[in-house]
Amino acid sequence: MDIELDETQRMVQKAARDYADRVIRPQAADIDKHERFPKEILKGLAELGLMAVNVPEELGGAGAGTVAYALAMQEVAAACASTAVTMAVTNMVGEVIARFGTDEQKQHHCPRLASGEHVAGAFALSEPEAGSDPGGMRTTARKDGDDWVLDGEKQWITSGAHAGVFVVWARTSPASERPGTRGISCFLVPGGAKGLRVGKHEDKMGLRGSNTVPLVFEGCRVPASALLGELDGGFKIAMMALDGGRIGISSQAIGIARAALAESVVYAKDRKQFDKPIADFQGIQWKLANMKTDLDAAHLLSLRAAWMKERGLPFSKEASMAKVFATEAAWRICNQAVQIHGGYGYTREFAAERHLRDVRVTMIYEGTSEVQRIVIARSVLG
Ligand code: COS
Repeated sequence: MDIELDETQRMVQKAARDYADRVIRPQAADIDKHERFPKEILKGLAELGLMAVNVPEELGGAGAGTVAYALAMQEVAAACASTAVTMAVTNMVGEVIARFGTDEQKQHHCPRLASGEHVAGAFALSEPEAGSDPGGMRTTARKDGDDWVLDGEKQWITSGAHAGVFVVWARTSPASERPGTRGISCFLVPGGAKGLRVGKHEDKMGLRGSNTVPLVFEGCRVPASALLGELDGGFKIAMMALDGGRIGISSQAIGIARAALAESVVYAKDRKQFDKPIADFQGIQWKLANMKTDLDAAHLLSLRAAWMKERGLPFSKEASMAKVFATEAAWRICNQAVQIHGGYGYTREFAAERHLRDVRVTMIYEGTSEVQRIVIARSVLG
């Protein structure tokens, strides 16, 4: 793996960092406090090409690759994790349509996702009773003339109240005929479609500026052209999209942890106890040393997965390793950041508590730590 960044990667990283420093970070506490969905910020990200970093240029994307995407994600997440997850899911949706869509689907949705005309994209796989096991989904799509009619419920849908397009998975063959993961297909449903009801926004522990809702499909009719990929071939599309998504989430966790570490260093140098800065105590130094080591190890695992994906190499195991390690390391780092900040770390006066709340879900969504270990163990065992 070449860890030297090329010019495009450096440019994307710098554009994301400048925008994060100038526009996003100053608003992050307010976004969290008021559960404010950051529409204007997302528009700015779209203008910089950051809502479709790895979507080809001819479809309106930046065409900058997966490594550039991972770096941009870190920068945005280091400023505001709520904004970052919205960006992550939109990038994943753009990529999945660019990869599996018909010309018509690609031409219609990718430029809109990239430009911000679609404020966001949404990924509707999970259901109230099908999370780690999406093969257990109950949402159905039945053929009616040339149309498909969707019925069922989805859960934990990021940006569901704002999305211009939903990628939705539904059972197209009864489980009795094609059990488990086999009879599932994937559809593109436009935001505001008749028969699609957006439920009440979840009151979450963290990522309070991101929108998370359940969806109800009640006789939601879409044309035959809404099918994405092959009939009954949807499960693999979900798995492949999530493989890429997991690089995004590991990058998000790294960004959050990087901010927590940087703030801990500033605090440790400033805060005096026993007549000297707490940074002079070995107890604090060892914490900082462990945090930095965890952070760099996570970064390298994540870049490796991104690098392999960019080269078209198989990368499922590497993406899972990056996600499980980076998210758990980030949790440790954010937890120690609160500890270093002491009582102040438990208040809203410092960002440390927000980082800890925000980072927690990275060990859950886009595949729990337990699911990542299943993927890794299967690969190790052969
Ligand atoms: N890429 C391509 N195809 C894949 C794949 C991948 N990463 N992973 C699995 N598949 C294929 C398999 O090859 C298999 O194909 P065949 O039917 O042709 O044999 C099919 O998909 C079913 O795979 P498998 O039997 O491994 O599925 P399982 O039901 O055992 O599920 C896990 C495996 C647990 C890894 C999967 O369900 C998973 O990732 N769950 C977590 C889902 C998730 O992340 N949810 C969060 C949603 S977003 S918040």
